[in-house]
Amino acid sequence: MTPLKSLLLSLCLLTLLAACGGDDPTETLPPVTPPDEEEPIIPPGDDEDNANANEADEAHPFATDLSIPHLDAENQYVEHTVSFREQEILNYALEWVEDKRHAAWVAFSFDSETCQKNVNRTNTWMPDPFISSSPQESDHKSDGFDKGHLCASEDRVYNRTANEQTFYYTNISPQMTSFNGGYWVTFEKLLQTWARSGAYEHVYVTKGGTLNHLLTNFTGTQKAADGRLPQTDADGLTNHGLACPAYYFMAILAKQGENYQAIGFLVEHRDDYGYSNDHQAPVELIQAHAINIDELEAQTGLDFFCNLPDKTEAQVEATYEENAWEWKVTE
Ligand SMILES: [Ca+2]
Ligand SMILES: [Ca+2]
Repeated sequence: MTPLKSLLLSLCLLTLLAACGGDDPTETLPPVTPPDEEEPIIPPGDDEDNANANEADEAHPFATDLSIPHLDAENQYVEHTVSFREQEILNYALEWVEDKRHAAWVAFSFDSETCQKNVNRTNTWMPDPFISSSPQESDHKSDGFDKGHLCASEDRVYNRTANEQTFYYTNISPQMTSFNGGYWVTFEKLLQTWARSGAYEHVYVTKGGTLNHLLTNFTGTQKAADGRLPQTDADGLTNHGLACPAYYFMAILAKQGENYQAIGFLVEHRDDYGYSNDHQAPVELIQAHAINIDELEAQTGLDFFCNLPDKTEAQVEATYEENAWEWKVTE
């Protein structure tokens, strides 16, 4: 065969093959990858990917604790620790927002030791020694509000110092009396019941009031113990310039073995729910305030449980299982 004929024959064959290819791509298109490599490849360690985790440093060794939301560099981050059973442990942490004179959130957790009830409420209010702009007693005088704990006194009764630290004014929010003692208290008791039930080895909590939604130009309907009606100005501040949240929230993450479950609560700050210290809201009312963490993040602008590996975080935050929790208060 002459070189020219050979070339023509090759061209014909190629044309034929190309024509056939339109009918049966498998004959002409070589497999790009062997079949066993067509599955998505999961590189080792992918389950541990954690793009939004905090970084701990010497001054803030607990920043990677699961209770701590993604830190905001604009705020002052403080870890209150205590020495317990010869170990320095995180009692609770908070982020202080200077111009609102209110914490963005407080975070803490319960394990088999920190869930214990060993001491009584100490009741000694004091400025936060870590925060120079901490409010004082005078900032809460005659404003028509209770001094509402964020991390509740009853959350930290495993140790005397731990309880004393909950009385720092940075852990306090101006709360309407009937809300504090009649409504929010049931949420706090439910959390404490879960934390002390023995059902979970660890319960992580972030709690606070919404600083992105303040109660503005508000006058309440019921007087506080100081004889005044609660009031806020157009900026959502009390008469002493403390921010007054329009909602309070809890983000709860429970761990048992390798299993995590999470749930959020967002509760409007009102004084007309019809409950009081002597007539506290029944637990049945609480379920209506339950939401998933994704929704709570959208409402608060915070990123909870950022220190979880991203895959686990996405899973636990997307939904909450009402039946996975026991709706009973024993605290
Ligand atoms: Ca998150
Ligand atoms: Ca994460």
